[in-house]
Amino acid sequence: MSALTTRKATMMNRMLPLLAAAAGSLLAAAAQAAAPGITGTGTAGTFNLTAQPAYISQPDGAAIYSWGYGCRTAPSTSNFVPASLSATVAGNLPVTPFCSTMQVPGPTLVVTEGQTVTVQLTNNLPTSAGNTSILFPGFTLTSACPAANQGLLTCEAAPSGGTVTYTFTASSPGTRAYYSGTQGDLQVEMGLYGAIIVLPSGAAPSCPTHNLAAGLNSAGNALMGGGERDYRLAPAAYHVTQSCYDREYLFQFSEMDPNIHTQALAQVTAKGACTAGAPGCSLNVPTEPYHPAYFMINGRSMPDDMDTNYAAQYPHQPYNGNPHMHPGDLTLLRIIGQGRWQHPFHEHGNHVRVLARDGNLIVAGTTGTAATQLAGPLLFTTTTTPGQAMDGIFYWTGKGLNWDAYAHHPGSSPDPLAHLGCTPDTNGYNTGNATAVNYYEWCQDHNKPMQAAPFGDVGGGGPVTLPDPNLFANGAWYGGSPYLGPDATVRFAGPTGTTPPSGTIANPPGSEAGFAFMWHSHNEREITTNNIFPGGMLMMMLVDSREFVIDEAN
Ligand SMILES: [Cu+2]
Repeated sequence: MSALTTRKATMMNRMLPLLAAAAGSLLAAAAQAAAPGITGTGTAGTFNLTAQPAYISQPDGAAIYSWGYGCRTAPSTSNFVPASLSATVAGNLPVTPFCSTMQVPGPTLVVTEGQTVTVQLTNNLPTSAGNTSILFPGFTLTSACPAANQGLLTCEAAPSGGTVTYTFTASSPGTRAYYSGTQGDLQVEMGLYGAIIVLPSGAAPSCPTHNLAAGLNSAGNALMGGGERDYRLAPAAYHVTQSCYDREYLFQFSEMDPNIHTQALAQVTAKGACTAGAPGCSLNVPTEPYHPAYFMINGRSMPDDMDTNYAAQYPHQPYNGNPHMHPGDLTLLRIIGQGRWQHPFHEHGNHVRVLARDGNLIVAGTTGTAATQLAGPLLFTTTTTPGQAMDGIFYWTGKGLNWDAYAHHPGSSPDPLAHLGCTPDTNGYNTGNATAVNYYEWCQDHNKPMQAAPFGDVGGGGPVTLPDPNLFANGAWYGGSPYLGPDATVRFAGPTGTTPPSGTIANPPGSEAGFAFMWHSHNEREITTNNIFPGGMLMMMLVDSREFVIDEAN
């Protein structure tokens, strides 16, 4: 939680029931996330994109006229995993890629380091919108540009179906933005932006055994309910072991001033089918003063961002924002600022260790061990900067809660999980058995009941601090218990003989019963939708017990 004002805490307290009410059944939907995208066709990694208009939707019911990149031809891959990954991993991903002819953000381009990438862009924007283009910051174009297509910043596609081709080598791994290099104040605002993810080539560094494919995902693991699918694009984000991860999510932040979109639509409509280049066949849409009313993550505002990837109700906003993880999972966050403003995004539950910015791994030095020592900051808010991308690692373990989140108690009879024990590693976590339900438990809190001394003092074992409603939201995903897991009620047996409630109406203990954390912009105005609270840049992160199988399939 932040060190912000009491006012904020009060605001959040008010917000929680609102949040649950606003989201309703949406919150109870199954978890879907990961970082879906498309791969190019052929060894050249060709992407055939178009830029064109469509309407995107907002939770206040508004349909906003926008421009976006999309697929001119359907992607040929049957899932969003590159063919370079093993068939075993790829076979775990039955996700059929959906790529509209227009989407916001544009399709996430997934390529491999060293690959030659060819992007063909066709301009299907209204003729009066003029040229358009794509910038690929961080990469050096090798493609030639006809003199007639040269724009201020890059090669531009003429209106009425003009096409340009960009070729570059995906020179280094990481997450980067792409966006229009033509009249950016208008075209990026209208939605012409997206992400490119470059996966490291060659052998992956030796990753810890708790990486899903190596350990927890193995068949026959009863605690995992038969295994959990692997939704990573790669085992590691970069070539160093510290970039190994278990899950990944891509979040693109942007804001939108609907007045600009309304004005663009009015002028496009008034110009009609004018002739490109003819006098008057152009737009003059003021982009200042700038008063954004929508604050979006992956093109959606809360609660829409918590619906599934590719949900049918958002044909032009396919990507969601809804991270789920188990305690101890190393979660790779790929974060891009795609708007005009900075957004102080706060990941509740822990800080984020930044690995890289714009695909540049931040290490202590260039030679020897320093070349693999992470030197990125540990961030409380991963503040997005327009145009900048960052990769970071987040994890949650429950350290610091001051009670046993797994409800072990030596006095329980029977205590079905007492045999699990907690053997601290050098960092104090229980990491000896990757299949244990309390894998990565913070051992100092092992067996520490919530109610050892309900009326005592802290030194005497109680009372403990109950879950802060600002942290453990009372949403439909919250198990209703301070203990993790669908069977938390069974596990718990405190000295007072009482059993804390477990399960909510929307979420019986037999289903998902995790700890819900709010991930949101720390600019309060940005967690509104058109000035209505809650909304905007807000999502829920779920920590699920390892008994619960997180399935990010669509
Ligand atoms: Cu916060």
